Amino acid sequence: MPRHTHPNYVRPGIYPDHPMFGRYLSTVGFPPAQIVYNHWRHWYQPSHLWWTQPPHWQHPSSSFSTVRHLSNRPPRPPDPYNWSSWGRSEVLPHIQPRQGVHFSAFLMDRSDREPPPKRRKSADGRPGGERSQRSPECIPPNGSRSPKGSPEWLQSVTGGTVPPGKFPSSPERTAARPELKRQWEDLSQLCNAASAKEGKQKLPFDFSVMSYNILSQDLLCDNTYLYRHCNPPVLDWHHRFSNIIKELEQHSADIMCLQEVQEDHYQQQIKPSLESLGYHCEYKRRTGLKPDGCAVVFKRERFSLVSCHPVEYFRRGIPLLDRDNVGLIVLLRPVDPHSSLTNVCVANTHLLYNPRRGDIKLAQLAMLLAEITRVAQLADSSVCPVLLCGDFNSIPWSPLYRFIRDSRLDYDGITIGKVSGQEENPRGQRVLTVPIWPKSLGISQQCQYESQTTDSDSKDLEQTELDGFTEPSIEHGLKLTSAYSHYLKESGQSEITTCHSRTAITVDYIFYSAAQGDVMAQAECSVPPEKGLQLLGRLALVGKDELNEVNGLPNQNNSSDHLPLLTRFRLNP
Ligand code: KL2
Repeated sequence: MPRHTHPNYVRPGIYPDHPMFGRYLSTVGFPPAQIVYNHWRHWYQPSHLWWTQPPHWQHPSSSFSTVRHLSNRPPRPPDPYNWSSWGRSEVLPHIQPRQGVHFSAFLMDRSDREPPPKRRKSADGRPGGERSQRSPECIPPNGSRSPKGSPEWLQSVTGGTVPPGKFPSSPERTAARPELKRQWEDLSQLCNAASAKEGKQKLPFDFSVMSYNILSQDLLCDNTYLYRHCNPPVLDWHHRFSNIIKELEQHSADIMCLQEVQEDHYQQQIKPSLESLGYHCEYKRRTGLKPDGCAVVFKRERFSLVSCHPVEYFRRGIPLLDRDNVGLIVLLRPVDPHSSLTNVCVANTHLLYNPRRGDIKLAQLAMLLAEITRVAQLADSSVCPVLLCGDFNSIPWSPLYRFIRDSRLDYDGITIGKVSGQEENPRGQRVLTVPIWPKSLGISQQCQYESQTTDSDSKDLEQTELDGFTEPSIEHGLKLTSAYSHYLKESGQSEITTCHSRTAITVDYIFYSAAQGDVMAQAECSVPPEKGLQLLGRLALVGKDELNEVNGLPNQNNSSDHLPLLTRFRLNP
């Protein structure tokens, strides 16, 4: 089976500055829920969802340190779920004396952890609204202090007073809030009509696809200020894992693209569980130190693996590509007795978060598109149907989104903070440079690999212009449609795919090559390709109101800060 065959593929860990540490803990010996509660009780406030607070509201003890440790680990907030570090030290990580340097603007920009500007200074002028190192809230895990009375959140969650000293020992023991309801939207009528008309003899191949950012525990612990609204026990990995795996089993998608899959959890729990459910699993961890990555898994009875292609966006020597995000592409053959079906190319990615660095996001996307174009290419130089899933950290109709859907972006005058639509502060933003990514990356402005034989030294100015490197526009050769419309059918409200205490937006997508007659392509794609997919249905998303009713995300039943996207497609023979 061919793997990692492309010359641009670099095995992880070969850069001295990107060691692949097998870090993080195994989840053994975690403290009882009461200890967790003691630790979190001052911090947890129900209704700390972004839409219930005035725009610049900030809980006095909400922000965690933006101090960077002198070690090469990124800074960590108080971390009640890092059980193993408790076990070792018996002291909470954040009450140990800290030595560190403050983030400079440079470090902030290099990092994928970009605190919004308002978090950088607290009222007392300390950076990052940093939490007092020795605050009375730092209760040791042995629970030596007992809480005074019952906290606000218990009353609001249980609807009654809880006797002092009694706490819900597990999320199951808190009174249930309503569950999020998601309807299946059946779009198959339109597709059936199209297929029937053609009078096809061979049966079509229907399959389902999920895209889901499952929220890595490591990132949850790094960004705890985003989860202040959560009842602490729902953030426990054991609780989250059990919910997530149940959810995956219930939906039973034939192909799943998962993001923020933490490597140790993948190896020890997620992969074995999914394998026992009949899935083949592929995984690509990020480069660098963060321990999460992307997984693509598919049912062995429905597909077989033709090839697998991890994509690292980190390129040494190219300053624009100094981030550790990754993508993972698989080429799948449908299990079909007539073997009359084309392969399907499935790509999964989690693009850079940093709302200001749209230039990096576009370059990462270009690298993924170049690899997809290569992998999906057929003998007649057309491409097989493509599914492009993931967390793009970009909102609908943003320039990055439009680039994917329109196959072209004219970016003259667009500032880097506007690319993903996430950054509201236009101050200090520079305009996208022409070209966005340097020629030395080896990817053309059409998002294809440049011929390896080109001798760049002998190229003259005229040739460079022909290559498009002086024009403020980029293109790609895939015709991609979004499976979701980004508005709710009933209310017209925006669909939400991710939500926590700071935001509620769409950043997750399932894009696909739409076939002629496809329901979404009718509206969006003027000349749909022949080899494509028809969208049969999707699990409807929800709006802010519905999420507010379940206390946002994560909650007792929905264990990530994203919702899974779930779609069903038809591949015609
Ligand atoms: O938006 V995300 O969450 O797709 O759900 O992708 C990133 C963010 C993920 C990987 O970097 O971690 C989250 N503020 C908010 N979220 C952050 C921050 C931050 N400063 N840093 C990382 N993430």
